[in-house]
Amino acid sequence: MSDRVLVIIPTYNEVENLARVLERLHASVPDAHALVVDDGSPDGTGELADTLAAADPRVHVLHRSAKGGLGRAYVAGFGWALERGYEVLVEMDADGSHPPEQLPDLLAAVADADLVLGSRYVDGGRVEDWPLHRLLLSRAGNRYTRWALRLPLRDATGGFRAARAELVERLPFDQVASEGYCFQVDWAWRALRSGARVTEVPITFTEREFGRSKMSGSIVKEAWARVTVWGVQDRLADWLPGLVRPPVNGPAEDAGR
Ligand SMILES: Nc1nc2c(ncn2[C@@H]2O[C@H](COP(=O)(O)OP(=O)(O)O)[C@@H](O)[C@H]2O)c(=O)[nH]1
Ligand SMILES: [Mg+2]
Repeated sequence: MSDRVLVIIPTYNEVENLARVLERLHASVPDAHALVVDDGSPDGTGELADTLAAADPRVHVLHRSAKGGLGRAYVAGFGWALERGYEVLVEMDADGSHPPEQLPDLLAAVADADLVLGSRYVDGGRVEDWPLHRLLLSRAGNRYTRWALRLPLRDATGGFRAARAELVERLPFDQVASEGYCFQVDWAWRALRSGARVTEVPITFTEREFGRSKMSGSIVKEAWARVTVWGVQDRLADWLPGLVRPPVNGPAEDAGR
């Protein structure tokens, strides 16, 4: 692996999971650096991250004062990574749902792509141990997103991704207000419209063993509401000159439309 890789791991109350996921990451991709972005977890995740970082120069920590949502944590992590010249930026959950053992597949694919999505819903992808209501919500959310935004993606809500730094630098993350799953849809959509090469590779997603999900009704509502507004905006923009879609800052704005 020649690219300098930073794996950004957002955490909120992941004290039982963090050490194990970092261990698995480094067993799988020893050269990768990790950035834990902790939002002041009351369970001591931030302190544990500091201890792990003191013992391993590949581990870094960014502390944020309060729970601000996944989207904001990633935007802060992206900024940190770009300032330090990392070439490939990875998104990965702390709870073990995104298997670090499959990160080499994402890294291999990002050699010929700008953004690689770890996908549960392409051939070879799987979901293990998820309660039925979560699986149905995720599948329905992805189908709706695919239809509403005319996205050629099977898993636009997933959060196990690798991107080239040039793409992350180019996209206007300062204008991305989305927080939960919507954040993932938001920037995959912008990436595609900017002309970026986006591919999906199969992953096996496994439900967390320890701790609790931070998924909430408001995160789901945010995603449905924003995707619906963008879908309407997107269709109107085909017909009404002057009506704009969320910006992409790319050379090929609205490529393929
Ligand atoms: N920094 C930060 N991390 C978060 C926040 N919300 C969730 N996370 C992390 O994002 C990842 C995914 O969250 P999780 O609760 O597992 O969502 P689920 O997999 O959809 O049930 C985990 O690593 C969480 O600790 C947040 O507000 N701030
Ligand atoms: Mg999870």
